[in-house]
Amino acid sequence: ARGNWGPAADAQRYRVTGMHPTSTTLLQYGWGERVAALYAEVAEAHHQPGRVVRVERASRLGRAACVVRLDSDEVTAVADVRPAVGDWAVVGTDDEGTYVIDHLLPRWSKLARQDPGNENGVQVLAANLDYVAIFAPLDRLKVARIERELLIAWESGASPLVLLTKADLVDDAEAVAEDVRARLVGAEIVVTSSADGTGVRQVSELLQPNRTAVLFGPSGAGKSTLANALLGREALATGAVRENDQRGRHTTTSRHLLPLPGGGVLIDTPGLRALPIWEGEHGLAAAFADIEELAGSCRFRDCSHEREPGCAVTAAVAGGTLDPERMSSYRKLQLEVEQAERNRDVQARQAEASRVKALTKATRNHSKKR
Ligand SMILES: Nc1nc2c(ncn2[C@@H]2O[C@H](COP(=O)(O)OP(=O)(O)OP(=O)(O)O)[C@@H](O)[C@H]2O)c(=O)[nH]1
Ligand SMILES: [Zn+2]
Repeated sequence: ARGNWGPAADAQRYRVTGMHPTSTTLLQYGWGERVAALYAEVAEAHHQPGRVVRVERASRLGRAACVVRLDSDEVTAVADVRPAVGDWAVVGTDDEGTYVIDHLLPRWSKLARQDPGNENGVQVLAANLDYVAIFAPLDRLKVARIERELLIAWESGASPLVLLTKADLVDDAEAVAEDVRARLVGAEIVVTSSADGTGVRQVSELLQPNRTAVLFGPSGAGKSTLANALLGREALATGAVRENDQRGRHTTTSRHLLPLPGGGVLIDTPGLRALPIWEGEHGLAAAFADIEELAGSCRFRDCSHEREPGCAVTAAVAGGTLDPERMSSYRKLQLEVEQAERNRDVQARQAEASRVKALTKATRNHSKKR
């Protein structure tokens, strides 16, 4: 049941809007009705849509440079905005024929962290995700780590997809998965093995026809190996593209956004092995919906679930219906989220202070000149 998301419907949409060439390359990069509608709102006749497959460091001019997949070609483009891998871009050209990103379409989800290069900024690492694929190797299972990653995934605006990898390395993969399912209430969990192919087809079907998943999880969890299994052997070479650098030399660089042969897109960017929590109130509530629901029955609204009378959460732990380890994960993450909130407040105040300082300075210079 592909409904209005199928290639035929999209091809028709291109014709109807007249804003897009008739090729269907971008469909493989996740183009669909949702993107087409957002694009139609801002694009003009001289524009074309594209998806950011890689981001470079800012150039000397201070403009961000990135590699964008257009329908016809993969090109380097500059932008005054700060694009992230996965962004949908409205692309034009300047007088010299350089590709320029004039707008980024609104992001429906994003993974972000505090910008390591600018303490007053936020850096978006991947945008427009449908799934955050959380990789957890069964031979080194750490459920508390998955709980933390679930929080981050929900907070991004995408849906989490927990992949319990390397099933071939343990005897009782399905039994372990059942225990994990019982603890991670409501999370979508798939058991995989790239060694014997378990779950690969299931993951591939979840991504069809045009969903985007970002690979998230610790080093060695099997992300690249599963990505290769999904890409198929013939597609392995697509991980690297050749392109001209500024001196006209061919360099081989890696793309971070990979279309899958069966439909759907993977994003694999460095910096996504682990993330500090930057913002997490919604993510915490979604990842621990069971505990949040219990908390609704605590006698005190601001119950800290420690020693208060009438606490439904501690009662559930005592009664054996809530795993004490899950409870302790929740507490730890709650503290982390509160700390992140304080950090954001401090950052906001600092940003405001430097804005006021710059303004005052500008005003003073202005009055001196008069
Ligand atoms: N037995 C078994 N080994 C696997 C499986 N998937 C991956 N491996 C092995 O685990 C190791 C790490 O796999 P990678 O795919 O490189 O892990 P990664 O998550 O991409 O790691 P980083 O790139 O460092 O983040 C490699 O030696 C793989 O061969 C699996 O399903 N079964
Ligand atoms: Zn309580």
